[in-house]
Amino acid sequence: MSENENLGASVTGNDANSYGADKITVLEGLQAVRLRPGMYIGDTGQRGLHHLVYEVVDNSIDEAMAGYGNKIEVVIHLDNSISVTDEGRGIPVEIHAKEKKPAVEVALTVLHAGGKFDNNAYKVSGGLHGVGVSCVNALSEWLEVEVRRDGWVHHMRFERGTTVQQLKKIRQCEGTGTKIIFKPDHQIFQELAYVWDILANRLRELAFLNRGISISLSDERTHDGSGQVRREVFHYEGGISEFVRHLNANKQVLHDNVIYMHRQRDGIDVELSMQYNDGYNENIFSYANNINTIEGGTHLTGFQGALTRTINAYAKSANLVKNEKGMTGNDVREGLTAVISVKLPSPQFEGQTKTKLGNGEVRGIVESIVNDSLGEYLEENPAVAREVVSKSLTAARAREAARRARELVQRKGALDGFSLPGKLADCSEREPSRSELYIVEGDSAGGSAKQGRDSSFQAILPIRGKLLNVEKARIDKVLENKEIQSLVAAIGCGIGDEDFDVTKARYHRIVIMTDADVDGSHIRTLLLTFFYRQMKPLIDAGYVYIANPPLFKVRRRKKERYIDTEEQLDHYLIELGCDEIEVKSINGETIPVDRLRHLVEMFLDVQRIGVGLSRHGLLVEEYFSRVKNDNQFPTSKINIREKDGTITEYYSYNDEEEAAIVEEARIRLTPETIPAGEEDQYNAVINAAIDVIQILESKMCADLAVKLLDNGIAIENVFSSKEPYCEFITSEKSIRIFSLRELFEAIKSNGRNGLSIQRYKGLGEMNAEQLWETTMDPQARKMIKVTMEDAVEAERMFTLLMGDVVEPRREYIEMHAAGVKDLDI
Ligand code: 0RA
Repeated sequence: MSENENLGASVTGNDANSYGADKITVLEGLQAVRLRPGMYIGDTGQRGLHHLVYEVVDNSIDEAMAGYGNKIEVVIHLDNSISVTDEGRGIPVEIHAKEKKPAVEVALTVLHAGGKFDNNAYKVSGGLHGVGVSCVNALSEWLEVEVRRDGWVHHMRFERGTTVQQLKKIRQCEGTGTKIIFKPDHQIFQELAYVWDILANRLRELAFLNRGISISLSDERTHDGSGQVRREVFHYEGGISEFVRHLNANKQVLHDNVIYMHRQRDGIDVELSMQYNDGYNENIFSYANNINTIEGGTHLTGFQGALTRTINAYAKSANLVKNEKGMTGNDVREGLTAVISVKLPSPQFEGQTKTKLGNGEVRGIVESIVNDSLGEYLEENPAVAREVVSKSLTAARAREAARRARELVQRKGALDGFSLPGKLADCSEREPSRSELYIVEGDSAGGSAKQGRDSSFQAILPIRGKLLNVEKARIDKVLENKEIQSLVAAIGCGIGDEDFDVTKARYHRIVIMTDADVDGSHIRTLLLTFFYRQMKPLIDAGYVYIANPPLFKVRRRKKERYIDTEEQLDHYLIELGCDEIEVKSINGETIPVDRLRHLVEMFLDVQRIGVGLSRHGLLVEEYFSRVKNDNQFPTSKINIREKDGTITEYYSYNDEEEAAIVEEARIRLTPETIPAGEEDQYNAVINAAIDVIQILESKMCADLAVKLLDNGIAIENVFSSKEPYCEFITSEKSIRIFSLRELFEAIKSNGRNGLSIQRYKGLGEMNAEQLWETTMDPQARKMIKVTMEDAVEAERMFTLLMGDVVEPRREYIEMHAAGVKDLDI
């Protein structure tokens, strides 16, 4: 029995039939989600935060896969709220027989209600996701839903899972669909900042896996020079075959056509695309009901078994093998890029991260489908078949050679931890969990690092020049390389698939420390490629880090400071700008520095809101002037194209007002007589003339207004005022300040005064002490942990950066010269 049922039962007692008691059950259900969010969405960090979006999008995908609507729009709003809009049938709004409430309210407030009025067999629900939109509701500060159905937009609002606005028709409309907007609750999540790449990668993946669906992602927080928001549309008519092409995009492929098969058996839908490239790695991505089964499972083993069997059988029947031993699974998968996607009614997910498909029956079904279809394909495409067999045979021979090479190197003892490399400056600590290894580029930075480190627990390994690119070398060449030998020996776990033992790691923090320039980022990528290809368990264990040296050193007179980002620089300018000045309020009292800084930082919030408003075509100044009762801001703007073509603008402060304005306009725009049978056409014209812009920033503005008022600033005085607000006094001058904006500008310009800003280009520009202070001291440093959040993107990125095709790589590196962030690992 699940926890919420327990709670519900204990609260409702025998009175389960009355509406009140029922309601308590419902609330307690969602309360359980708030109490133990981890149980429902995995964690409350970045992963869980993004999970909320997937949860909502999954529902829209299910709807699209059932044949209703093929366009889904996801928007990241300025305040990190998210909206997901689809063109499906709309969540039903009629009264739910058992719960005696609108079905949409049930879907959003009753745990696991999702499946109750839906019998779509392939629904993702029940798997990794599929905890239901009610969980998203429970974990959101607020959530609003708009259902377009039966000619009306129906609206509801919830706060932390509780209904605060009952279902209501707010305006007429055409078509059907669902829009869900939610703001993750800061009481639940450690951080609220959505990451473009994480969402984009998942949405792209969903678009590949569900051919024909068009999914767009927009980010209202970022915009280009011309004020356009960042936006990308994912839409692939080629489905998983296009996915395979995308993964192989920067590789030399062995056959142009992607091998594709799609069959159903016993209610299980199996889809497979594959294509070989001339590389040495295997890249097989498996999915069950759109979930990336990272740990594999029965569909993957079924595929692998059938692949080995079919290729060996074909090679034999076509007389392509002479007296060789058979090819192993590893041999036939060398250079293979494949996507296998199965859809089944009740998937069982197992394993540590619940990403391993457990359904036993799937193995045999996939195996027999692949046996049949791949066998047929090879018979019908002998040219492709010959390429595939020849690749596998070469792999088999090379594997044999590599085994001999490894034995040779091992016999010399160059890879084990007993003979540590000469260049390693080890630490005295012997307990791995307390030991750190810094891999430093170049001897000079290595020197600073050796001097600057705390040798009790920090080891330094300088590496010289460019590391061997393991993406383009076979294992025997990799093992001969001296720099790689010292890395392997220092870390102590061995190398490769078969011999690697992560429990032998001599350090639980392995830190890549390179310059913040193009060379540095190249070396970092080479090192990451090496860890990814040859020591992946180290990354999985969370042992690999990237050092994060500061970007700027800022100095004014004797004040010196390291700064990591541009945004931090802004804050610092304010801090400096508050120094050595006096600000007196109009009654002559000095405003304390702390309060002053606080005031001015609020203007940064104003600016951020301004960026968002400008996207709805609104000026923040104008919008602020619409405030009522100190902190009520318009929740929507309505532009109406009148009969004579002029535009009338209205602001409304709540749904009722909005509905009234729209209704009034409707009446005004409707002609006295409409020819019979043309009502629909007229309605469409009228609807198009009424443009309602929802202003999500209103909530943020209200919060900000309260904050400002607490500090004695009325929202009207943010930009201008007739009365002076304070006096700004420096040793040279005294000026009267009329608004918060003026205060902000005066302080920032004072902050710039006499400031020198140094941008660090390399580690070599820092001395030992500075390196310790900024980058190595555990008390002060900020390191980035390398994770494999998204294997698909990481894989593509590594190939892009390290593979054979030169042009896209050069472009990529030029575009992102400074960006480790862009590696997305
Ligand atoms: C239950 C039944 C029906 C549609 C949906 C749920 C539905 C849910 C979501 C969530 C996001 N978008 C959605 N779109 C649809 C079918 C109702 C009918 O038969 O008309």
